[in-house]
Amino acid sequence: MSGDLVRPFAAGIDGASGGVDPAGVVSERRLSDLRGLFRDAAALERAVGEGDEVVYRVVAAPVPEVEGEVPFSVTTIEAGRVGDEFYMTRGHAHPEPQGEVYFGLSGRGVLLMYDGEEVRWVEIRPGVAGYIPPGWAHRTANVGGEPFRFLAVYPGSAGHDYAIVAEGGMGARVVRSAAGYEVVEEPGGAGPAVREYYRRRKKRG
Ligand code: S6P
Ligand code: ZN
Repeated sequence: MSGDLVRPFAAGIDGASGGVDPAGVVSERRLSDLRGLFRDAAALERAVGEGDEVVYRVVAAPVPEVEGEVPFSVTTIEAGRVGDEFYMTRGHAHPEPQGEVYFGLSGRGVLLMYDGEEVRWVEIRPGVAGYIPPGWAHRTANVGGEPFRFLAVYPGSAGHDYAIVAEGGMGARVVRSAAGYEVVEEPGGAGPAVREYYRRRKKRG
């Protein structure tokens, strides 16, 4: 039982502040919430000791994550790096293989996607929409010098699996380079269990 559906409404999306009005749940992730995700664990611990700053904030509209609804939210990723790696989200897969749309509001970011074998990425700027197909894990990184903000819209039944990314990685990292940034694929690839996880989610029922 998912209860009553939400009544029609309009929400203000503030691309300059990352605000959503009316807002639902607001969540923040600090450096200490991202342990195990950056390559340079020592640099992460130093930064945690130096203030443990907020890396990103998600402001959701008041739409529940249940089947039939279409939740949406604005993510703001601050500018910064841990070692050479840009500030980024934890990253997740949707256990129900559902797609998602990101739309750039301000700043510049990379939307990294991974299906257990292949890595794809697109740059998101204001006015650019990125499409995440069903079965692809996704993570965003701020590759600019100001906050990166985007709107995310996804099916309410999608769910969020963080463990598969924490354990299996994203197949690549977004790091500083002479040109600004580059997406560097990680050698080795995922193990058979991770590949099987994604294979199952890309089959159409
Ligand atoms: C939800 C969507 C975004 C992320 C947000 C934070 O499906 O992909 O709203 O939740 O960008 O990332 P993460 O990986 O911490 O959920
Ligand atoms: Zn998602």
